[in-house]
Amino acid sequence: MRNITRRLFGKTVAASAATAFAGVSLPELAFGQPQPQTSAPQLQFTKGFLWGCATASYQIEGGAKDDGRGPSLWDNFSHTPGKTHEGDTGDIADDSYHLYKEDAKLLKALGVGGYRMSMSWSRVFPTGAGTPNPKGLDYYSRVVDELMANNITPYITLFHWDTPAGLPGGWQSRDTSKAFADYAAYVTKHLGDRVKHWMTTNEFVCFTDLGYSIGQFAPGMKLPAAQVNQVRHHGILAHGLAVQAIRANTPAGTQVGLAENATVFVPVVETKEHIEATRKATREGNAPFLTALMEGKYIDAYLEHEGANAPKVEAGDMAAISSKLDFIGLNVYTPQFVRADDSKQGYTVVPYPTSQPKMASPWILRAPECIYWAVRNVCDLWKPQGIFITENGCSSDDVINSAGRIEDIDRVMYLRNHLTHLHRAAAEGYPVKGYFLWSLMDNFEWADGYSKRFGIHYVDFKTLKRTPKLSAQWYKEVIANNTVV
Ligand code: GBH
Repeated sequence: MRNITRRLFGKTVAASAATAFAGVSLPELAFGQPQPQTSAPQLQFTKGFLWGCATASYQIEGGAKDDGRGPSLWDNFSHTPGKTHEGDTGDIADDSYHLYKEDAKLLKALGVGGYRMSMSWSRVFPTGAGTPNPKGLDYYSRVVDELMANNITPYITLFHWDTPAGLPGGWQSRDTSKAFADYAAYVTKHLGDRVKHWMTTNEFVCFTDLGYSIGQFAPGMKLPAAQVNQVRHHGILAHGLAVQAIRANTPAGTQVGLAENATVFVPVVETKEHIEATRKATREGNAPFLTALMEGKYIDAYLEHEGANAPKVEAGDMAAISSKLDFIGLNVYTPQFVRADDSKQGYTVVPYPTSQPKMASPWILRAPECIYWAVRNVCDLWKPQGIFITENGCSSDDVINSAGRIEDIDRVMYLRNHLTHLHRAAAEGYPVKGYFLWSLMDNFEWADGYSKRFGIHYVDFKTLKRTPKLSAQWYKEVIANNTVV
């Protein structure tokens, strides 16, 4: 299957189009006339393909101090003046802590088969380690039951950036990686009877580099390179130790993976040389994270680049870090473009033209081929057993019109285009098992606070009322027909 080439794929599409229009003279295609029937929808996904939505604890839950939850680095960061848009915090967010049953109804109405959610570590261990808080775990147990009662399969991420503030040194400390494994063991032991799909961490770069190097995210630090590399190492070590902890505490058949926003490289032209350069860029551009997980080592290009600043690795670390996974989850939003060249590196990352079309968040390009290349690059390099798109979506300038509707046609365009390119990957035989749309509803968009909306349900942050947008109506059709509509 893998060998179905781009050319063949193109031919198939062309052939189907020709069939569709065979024998139909042009005037018959005028508006208002019956359209020719094609035998099968062109962009059908295979039976059993999982459609879902994604969210994360700190972005939706609120209830920041309820039932013994301890503070996270994001509570502290968002409460620090100047760190988030207009000082927005996740104190209330979507109040899903109290409204989770309503949210399960939204999911049910869409017809999704799965829901990707995350857990707040400091609800379960208020200081990150030590004595657990039963009420925290109990909340997630209730959410899981509610989902399952609605025939929705929970996919749980153990950590989506809300590091307990009580852990000394945060990710600068190796002890945090160990504490994470203990938390993973505890949670999966107690929920593993019902939850069969676990993700360890979400997007390494966002809680390592963005928190400790750029300072744009919690805890807002700007450390020198050697320390940042150590933070990165603790991040991937936490993942590896958690995989082992989950395996040791759950029944056979439990699926373990992670959700990673590996940088997506797209060839400037689909020719052999640029495709090969793209693969090299993928391996090197993700060296501290996914490449290390997949290859069980820091590759030479990374070590040479970092020199004396390279991370300090202890015996056994790389074996844990490269623990076998059942799937890789990819969060896909935007690409980088690669051109093969004669340099020592063999490629250049081409800067975006200023005219490159973008969505409401300036970092999200309108470049849907990135979802195809996200899957293809990772699969060609490392042959994982399964791929889930664990996030894909965009922000839009959503407004409620006089008819009470949110006509987010730009989001529908973005999503439809992405699914079309995801279908190409699936049609070529890459093992794409499912897709989680980011996000079920508008929520706390980190440093952007509530200024950027990513949901397919509109949330009025004053009343907390959820209203389906056009994109929710569209997604429901996609799911019902198992095809791109
Ligand atoms: C994902 O992160 C997250 O997993 C999710 O929680 C989040 O809500 C979603 O995407 C949408 O953002 O402003 O130009 O400096 C995506 C990773 C990291 C990408 C921060 C944008 C800021 C770019 N994001 N980055 S910029």
